Amino acid sequence: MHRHGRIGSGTFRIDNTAEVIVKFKHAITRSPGENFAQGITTWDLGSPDYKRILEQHRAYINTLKYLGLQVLELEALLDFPDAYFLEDTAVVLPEIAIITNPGAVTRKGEALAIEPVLSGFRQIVRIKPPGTVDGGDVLQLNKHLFMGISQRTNIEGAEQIRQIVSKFGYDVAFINVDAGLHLKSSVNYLGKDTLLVTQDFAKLDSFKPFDRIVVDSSEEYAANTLWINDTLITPKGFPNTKRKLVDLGLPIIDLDISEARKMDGGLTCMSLRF
Ligand code: CIR
Repeated sequence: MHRHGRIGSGTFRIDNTAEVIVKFKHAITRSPGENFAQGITTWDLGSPDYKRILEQHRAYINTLKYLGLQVLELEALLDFPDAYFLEDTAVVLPEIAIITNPGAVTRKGEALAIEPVLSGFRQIVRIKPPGTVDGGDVLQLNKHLFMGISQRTNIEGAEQIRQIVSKFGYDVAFINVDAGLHLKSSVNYLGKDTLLVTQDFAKLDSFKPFDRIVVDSSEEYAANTLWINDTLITPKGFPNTKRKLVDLGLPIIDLDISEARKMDGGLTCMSLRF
């Protein structure tokens, strides 16, 4: 199946995206530190519990391993209480790893810490100030990137990403993130040319070429569902979303990630996958 659509100023074509996407082989995770509750959050969902997040993080790692990924587990970085949200520190593509410049001042050092790890897997390039990028704003579908312009990712950073990846034949569309922390707080790829998306983002022209599963307004958090090689990992406690996902015919695993949610994080945030 071929689909054609317009994104931003350019046209693109998706050729059976789910089938051409390279399967993930690796994941990198970082353990939450005992001071993880000192990270940034906009939620008020009660006090985060260290023992529980360690259990939930372990279940997350075990799930990635169960799905066949080789998981490199890094130690907590106590100077950076948000550092287990590793997704924000880099954009790892088959051709290159882009070390981000995270938008939050307290998170900048996390990117420096991931660079030596990723240099074992990929050639490295860095986002340079004044550009800022959080990996949570980068949604990859094969050779296409959606870049969220958010509180954390600015136009300069997104333009740097565009320049870097255009050499490898990617096209890039910018999406204003008017709600939620990052783009992937509201839209994620599920395989089969399908996006899981909140009601507001579902209306954007950029996403209209895709099949869209729209989460209920009471379940927006579940839009952060993670596609791993044709299995969906979805946060526990969002029954309407789970029911909608079943129609895709993919295996679904639900995980309790209540403690990461208290810190504004979700399933995609807690690993780098490539
Ligand atoms: C932050 O505010 O930066 C962290 N507490 C949460 C980051 C979540 N990351 C993500 O969605 N990619």
